[in-house]
Amino acid sequence: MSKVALITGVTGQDGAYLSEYLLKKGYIVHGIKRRSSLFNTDRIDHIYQDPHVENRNFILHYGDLTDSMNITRIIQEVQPDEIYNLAAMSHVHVSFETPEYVGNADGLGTLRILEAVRLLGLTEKTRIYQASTSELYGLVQAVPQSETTPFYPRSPYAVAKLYGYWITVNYREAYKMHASNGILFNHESPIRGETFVTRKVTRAMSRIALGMQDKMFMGNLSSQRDWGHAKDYIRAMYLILQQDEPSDYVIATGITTSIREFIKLAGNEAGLTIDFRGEGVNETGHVVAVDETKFVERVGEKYLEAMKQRIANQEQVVGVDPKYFRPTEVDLLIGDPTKSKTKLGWEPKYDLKGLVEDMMQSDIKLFKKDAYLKEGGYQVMNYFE
Ligand code: NDP
Ligand code: GDR
Repeated sequence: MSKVALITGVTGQDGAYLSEYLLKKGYIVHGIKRRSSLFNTDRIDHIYQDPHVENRNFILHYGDLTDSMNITRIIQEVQPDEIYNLAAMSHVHVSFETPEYVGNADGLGTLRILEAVRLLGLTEKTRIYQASTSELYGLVQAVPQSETTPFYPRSPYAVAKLYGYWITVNYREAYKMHASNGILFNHESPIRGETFVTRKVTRAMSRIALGMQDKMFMGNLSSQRDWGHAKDYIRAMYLILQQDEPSDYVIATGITTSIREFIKLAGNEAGLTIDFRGEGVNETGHVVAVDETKFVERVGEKYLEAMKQRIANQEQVVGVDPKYFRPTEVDLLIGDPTKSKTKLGWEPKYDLKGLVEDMMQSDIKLFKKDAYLKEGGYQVMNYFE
């Protein structure tokens, strides 16, 4: 008998990778997606199955974490062995704009799932994974951050996720449910949302290399993050639910890097050396050199002369715009993954270089398509702020 998984947030970065992973393991995967006025299934279109096909093993349901009855009905219909609660309004900066909604979806949404499982009498059958986050650590109390480091959330998103974390622990203790938190540090990929910092950088850097964009505007260049690859992190989610006992685990690489350094690494993947000058809001980034062989191989010969010209003109490619600053910032995250490595046997396959390489290769390819369209006389939307 195949195991049945229910994934909330199936259309997101992690939902897409996890669906693919569980399908390969022979699971029947159900996903909850939101109704939107445009298609929002880009990340899962390659595994989509026509509803007219018999014996489907990938099934989508319309739903929303703010709708208790909807969530309860889906769980009743699906009778899942495992629930992965990945749905959330996951953008920290945006959470300052929509704090009540985030409390409802990210915080109470978790309760709705746990309570539905309890009311439906599924506490012994259904195991629950809660997508907790390194944002819980917020204002630095100690580094590296482990399962025992105190929390100090610094955004409406993190406060909502703190509720999600503790209500998961509470249901585990009160009702003996197999409910666990994965405290995942930042994880990225070629399908990362476009407004998170890594993807914003790899997209912009690709477009700059292809001569399609002059410059990118960034927020706090000094904050530091422990970045891993989403493909590695979804394996940890699966492992957490395969343990005999529920528990909470930090998933991280143990290495931290600043935004400034990430920009340099992204430039390097296109053969560009980026140098930063000035400080604070006046800090600027410039391409100061090009590795011609690498640039030609990764970006293309026809874009080289224009890039050399930009270097000669000392043109600015990175600027700071305070509108990207957050009212309260999380300055430094470094995770201690000792527990997940020893208890789950989890090991990441990607390092930061491999991650940046994967993202840059993908974005250069994506924007080359736009460059060709533009050269062919078609209008290409400039969907950058
Ligand atoms: P994404 O933002 O890529 O995906 C979020 C998913 O949640 C999307 O499918 C989105 O739907 C869905 N969603 C949003 N609001 C609702 C709602 N009210 N009801 C139902 N679905 C909703 O996030 P990631 O894949 O990166 O992250 C997955 C989870 O892990 C999130 O909970 C996030 O907070 C958490 N997390 C992420 C980390 C990371 O570095 N990526 C680190 C730690 C935790 P739609 O596509 O329609 O917008
Ligand atoms: P984060 O990710 O807030 O850590 O949350 P994000 O990539 O948005 O920001 C990381 C750091 O980069 C700084 N920064 C910028 N951020 C964005 N988005 N855009 C910019 O232009 C910019 N310039 C600098 C930020 O200030 C911040 O310090 C992510 C999300 O996936 C959460 O859902 C998840 O819980 C945590 O990671 C772990």
